[in-house]
Amino acid sequence: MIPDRALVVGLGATGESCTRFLNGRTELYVTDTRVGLEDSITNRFRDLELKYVDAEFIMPQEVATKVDSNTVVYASPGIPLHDPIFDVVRSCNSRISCDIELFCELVDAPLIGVTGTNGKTTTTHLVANMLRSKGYISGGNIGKPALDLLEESGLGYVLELSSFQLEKMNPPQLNAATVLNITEDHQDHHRTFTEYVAAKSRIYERSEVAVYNKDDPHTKPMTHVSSIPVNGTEDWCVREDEIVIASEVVPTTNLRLTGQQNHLNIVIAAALAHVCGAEVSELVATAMSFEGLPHRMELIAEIEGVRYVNDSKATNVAATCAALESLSNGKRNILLLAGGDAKGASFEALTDPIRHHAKAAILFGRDATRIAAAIDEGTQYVHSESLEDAVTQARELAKPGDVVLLSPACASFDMFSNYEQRGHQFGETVKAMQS
Ligand code: UMA
Repeated sequence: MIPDRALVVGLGATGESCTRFLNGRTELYVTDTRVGLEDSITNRFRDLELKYVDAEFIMPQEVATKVDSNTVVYASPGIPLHDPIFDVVRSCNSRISCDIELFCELVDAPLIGVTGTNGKTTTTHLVANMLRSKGYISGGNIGKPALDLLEESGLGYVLELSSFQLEKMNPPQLNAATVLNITEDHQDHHRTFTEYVAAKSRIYERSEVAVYNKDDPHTKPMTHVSSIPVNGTEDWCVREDEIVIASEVVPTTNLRLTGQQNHLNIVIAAALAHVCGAEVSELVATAMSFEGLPHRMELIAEIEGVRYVNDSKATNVAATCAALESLSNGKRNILLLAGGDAKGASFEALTDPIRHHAKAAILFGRDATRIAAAIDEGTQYVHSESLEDAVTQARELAKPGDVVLLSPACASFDMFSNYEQRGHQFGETVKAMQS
């Protein structure tokens, strides 16, 4: 519930959403660890200060003088818990929380939680579509901060939850939850893989039903909750050429989403929606009509027999491995465009998929040379100064039947504002070649 005193840390989408909601409702302080250090943040600090007049905007150095044991600190997801600002608030006995926790306390409606390293957003959209006729809406890490959902009065909510959010809250009370998959990611935020897995696992702790992938032990609940093990029962599974949703068999040729991982996401989404009352006919209809989301294995164009696919959302190695496997024709037909900020990850796991499926790799960005080191002698690679040049180089190497795939295995922040901007630039470059 709304505390007597609150501190919001961070001025991004989450920080503004918390400030908007709490402004005028409690004694409110707002700060950002980068104010005074980065011009863009200092300017935003001033803009928001003028907009939310009931809140006191403070420098991070002032935090210790403003918070106490009655203060709840609403931390933005991108700030790691080991940031020194949290040592200060801990020493003042303030409680660290986040917008998701407050949202869950305030709503009186069914809640579904979706987390995992890859496929969260696709799965969250699928679940919300399957439950649309029951008045469900979606938000959270998907891009719409949870507290903003309160303005829309859904009859139920599907929340995409990141490990950054889960680590900062008491385990949420959910009707159904899933951890889709867990592979190495965000090593710059979570100090160890164990810490990352533990943050994600919190989603199950107070959930009524857990839906998990029987084939991936990291996704299994550690607590004794009622569960649906996908691929552990005939009623919910993915087979070679078909998926099974509540015993209904759907051939994969009837699905628009391709790739084994996407088919698993569909079955998991269906199980979550079924727990919350969706009709089987709605599950199957949504599974068959869902076309996927931008920047995720998105076909941009086919030019002279070469397909150009935007998978800019692949910000980690596992996502790129899945993309290579799903677009391969078994004849090394992929020109892979990869690179950016690896967030401390190792590229070792890319070696085999590149060897088996890629004709060549075109590498760009901060960690290009580290990716090159993971490519063995049998595969050609070149470095590129920009994404536009990378597309041109790929076009020169491609033959009819090949796929030019932007699937960077890295975050975009060294060259772009975000993965959307990177995917957009890829799309525009490809479309310019068509005309
Ligand atoms: N900041 C600090 N100190 C730091 C880091 C950041 O003060 O050490 C400040 C920045 O100066 C900035 C603010 O915090 O003012 C940014 O906060 P944020 O990084 O938490 O970003 P938001 O804009 O609040 O967006 C967040 C999520 N971003 C992250 O988790 C990094 C968004 O997920 C989410 O959509 C949004 O909340 C609404 O819930 C994005 C994401 O990349 C899509 N998520 C990661 C992922 O999916 O892999 C986890």
